[in-house]
Amino acid sequence: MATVKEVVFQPLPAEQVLAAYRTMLLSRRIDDKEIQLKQQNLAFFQINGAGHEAIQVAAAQHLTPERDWFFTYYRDRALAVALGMTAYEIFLGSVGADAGPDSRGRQMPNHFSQSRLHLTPPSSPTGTQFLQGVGFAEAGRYLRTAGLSARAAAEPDEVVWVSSGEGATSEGEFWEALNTACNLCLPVLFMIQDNGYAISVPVGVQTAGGSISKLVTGFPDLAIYEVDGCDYLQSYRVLGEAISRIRRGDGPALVHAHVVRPYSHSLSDDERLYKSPAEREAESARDPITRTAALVRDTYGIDQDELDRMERDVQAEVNEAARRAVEAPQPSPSTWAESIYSPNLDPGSATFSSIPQFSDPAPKTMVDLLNACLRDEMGRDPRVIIFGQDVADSSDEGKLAEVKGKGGVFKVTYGLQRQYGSQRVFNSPLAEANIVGRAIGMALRGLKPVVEIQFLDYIWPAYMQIRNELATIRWRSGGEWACPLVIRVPCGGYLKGGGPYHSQSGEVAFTHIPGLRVVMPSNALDANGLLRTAVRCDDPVIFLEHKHLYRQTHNKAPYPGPDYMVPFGTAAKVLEGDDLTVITYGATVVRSLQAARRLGDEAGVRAEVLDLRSLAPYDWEAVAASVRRTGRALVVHEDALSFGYGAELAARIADELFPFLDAPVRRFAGKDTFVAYAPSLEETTLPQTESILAAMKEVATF
Ligand SMILES: Cc1ncc(C[n+]2csc(CCOP(=O)(O)OP(=O)(O)O)c2C)c(N)n1
Repeated sequence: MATVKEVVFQPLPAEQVLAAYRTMLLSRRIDDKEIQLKQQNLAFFQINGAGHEAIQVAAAQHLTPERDWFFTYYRDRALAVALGMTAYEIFLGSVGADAGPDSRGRQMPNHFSQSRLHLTPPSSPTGTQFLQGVGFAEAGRYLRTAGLSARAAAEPDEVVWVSSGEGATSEGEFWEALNTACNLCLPVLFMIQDNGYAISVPVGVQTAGGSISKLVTGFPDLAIYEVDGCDYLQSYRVLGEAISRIRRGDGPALVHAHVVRPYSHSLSDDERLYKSPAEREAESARDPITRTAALVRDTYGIDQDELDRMERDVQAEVNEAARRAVEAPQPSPSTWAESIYSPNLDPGSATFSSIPQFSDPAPKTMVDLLNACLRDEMGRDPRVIIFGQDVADSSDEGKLAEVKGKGGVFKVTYGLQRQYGSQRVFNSPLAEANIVGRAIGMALRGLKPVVEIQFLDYIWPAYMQIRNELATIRWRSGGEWACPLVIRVPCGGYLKGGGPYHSQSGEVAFTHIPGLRVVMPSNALDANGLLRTAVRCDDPVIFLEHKHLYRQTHNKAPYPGPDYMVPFGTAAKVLEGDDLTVITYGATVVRSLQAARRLGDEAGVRAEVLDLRSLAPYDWEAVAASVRRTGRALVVHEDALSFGYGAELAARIADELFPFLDAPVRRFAGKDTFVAYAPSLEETTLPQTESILAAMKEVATF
């Protein structure tokens, strides 16, 4: 543990201490005013930063918004004020005003975000910010060494601040972030503000031994500081050491600041229910506002009259700011759909439509053409970065001369590290949230991560990052920030022996989330063109790769050239027919096609088969045009029937195309169970040509 030398402290200039005190006071009075606004029903939620002001203001005096970057949490009010956020801007957030710089009325107050001040857009889940901060720092290093410019400039001695309370350190992502920050020696300041409680749960319940700074001592190259965060002078001194160490490039630091929470957790909480009067009194005695007031009076000789004047001045500033903010217009209801997706680049537009240029007629597998696309895109754009589990050829570059290289468990990324270097293609720890969380940080900075989650079955630890972070960033920042990246996910069954944990489909877990694009190709050519669109798209894309389709002969295609793209939301008509529309995607396309051909041969019924290719957005026009003509619709998919993708399509067809229907809309899908290991069970669980054919006959003959 790094120790802070006990030297007699040289007092800081009076103006600096006084300025710090004023900022702390301003932050506290903003809290008090916001509480009043909430009580008047002019604000709709209130969470305070009280008790955390000294450590934050002291830290801010060593940091600059033009150079450093901030991944904050909801108690970082004093930090935001110290960095330059005005009381008016904060109150705009309190009242949910359209002009609010944080989110244009989309997020609760205290989600301090402003690109001008390098305040990245925070969310509400505790602990998700850690990995994003780490990815952001990592991206800065890459941008600098590669000599690239991106949205967020990277200074050589920058610091990336990531903060939370002590409770949030119980989240696994905190540990994942420390692991990577230390492993890569990144310039990250982990600022843990320990007020002893996570709502009502005391630190002893959260943290083995009750001290987070003791618990993390095994991390290599992590400088650890423990400080009384209510003591401004001590905080200033310790933060000075921690930050200059990071700026020197010596690696991450963790500051464990003991603070207080003199108000309840939020206005929805009453701490008297779980804190004793004595405890509350002791906290009150440590309040950094009164302690810093005493400091400026007693050590710096500022008289009470001057402090009273400052108090009146701060209060007037706060009152005026709140008055103006309350009058600011609310967002227009018509803006509800703004900033869910990129307003500038529509991946369904003609920009993403091109004709394949076949120069070599040799047919290639889906794996080959996915690999070719990644190779092309990495060559086209140095911002494209690939990482995930086992995706590198070898984590030990020295071995590349001797070994063939891994390049992914399915070989999709094979040879890319060899061609583009270990800075751009590298292995991650075995931690899915780590992959997506870091990728988010990188994408916020302007890189284009194309990450791999090895099997869809194991994406779930990353689901918080996908659902609550990735998908929402553009929307919840009012369009100020975006996070375009690609998550490639091998998925699906039919492999014989995949069992419940190597067979999952799960597309609706993503199509149900606004803000994401979800794609699932059924053949090699589409895979190439759709992946290129995904990489060049301005939105986050979940790219589902069916493992069983990776090396089939029926879906091979020649390499279509380095600019081949398939726009999202365009279905492919894989078989024409007038009697029945079959809508499908992924591995059930080929099975539906085989069934449709037999349907024609056996029953003389001509089914039209549509391959959706992209599931969000999907090609409603193609579906509607076909069903209007055939009057009959069957949706076929591999994933379980109930609440599945087919339910949405069937409902919409029934709703909007009812007058054209000659039969009820049917769905045929995987059974409502898990995919078993035994082939007999797997086979009956998943749609097969025979069972799809039976379903087609039922709809055709209704
Ligand atoms: C993942 C997640 N779980 C639960 C919550 C609800 N919640 C909000 S704040 C909080 C306590 C956080 O405590 P701590 O990290 O110590 O920070 P403090 O509020 O004390 O500053 C909880 C449980 C949440 N926001 N996110």
